[in-house]
Amino acid sequence: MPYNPDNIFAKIIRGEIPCVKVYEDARTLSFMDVMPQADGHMLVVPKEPAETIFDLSPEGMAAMMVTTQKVAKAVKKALACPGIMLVQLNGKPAGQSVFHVHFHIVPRSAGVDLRLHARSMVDPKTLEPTAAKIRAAL
Ligand code: DGP
Repeated sequence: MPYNPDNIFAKIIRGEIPCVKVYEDARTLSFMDVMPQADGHMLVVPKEPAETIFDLSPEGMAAMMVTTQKVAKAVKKALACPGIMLVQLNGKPAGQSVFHVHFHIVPRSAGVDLRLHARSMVDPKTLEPTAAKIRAAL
């Protein structure tokens, strides 16, 4: 499928719609997931237009991984969470719902179940206090 430049993450990267941003560099952007499966659920996107890992350049992939590690470390430190789950979905049959490649960073703690994937949108304002803690831990 050809890349659709009107997908929601492309619009966020271009600054056309808002996000609760935590980190940005020349190649990547990281922001809070607005349908969090756990408190502190983050997304990392490469700025390169690519639908899945199969469409992404090796340089884009490397940049996405480096940022994912950096932000995951900050999430772990800021929220003192014992576990961090990384999730990355390629294609609708795998559950991908936004067609710009991305990693999910999901804090996990024993006995805390995940909320359903991409189901309930929260008010972005409620994400800001957690985002501030993660920014401070970068
Ligand atoms: P996936 O199904 O792997 O493509 O995950 C897409 C994620 O993106 C899902 O957890 C919900 C989240 N999401 C969808 N729309 C928006 C949005 O407009 N802003 C933000 N921050 N996250 C979004």
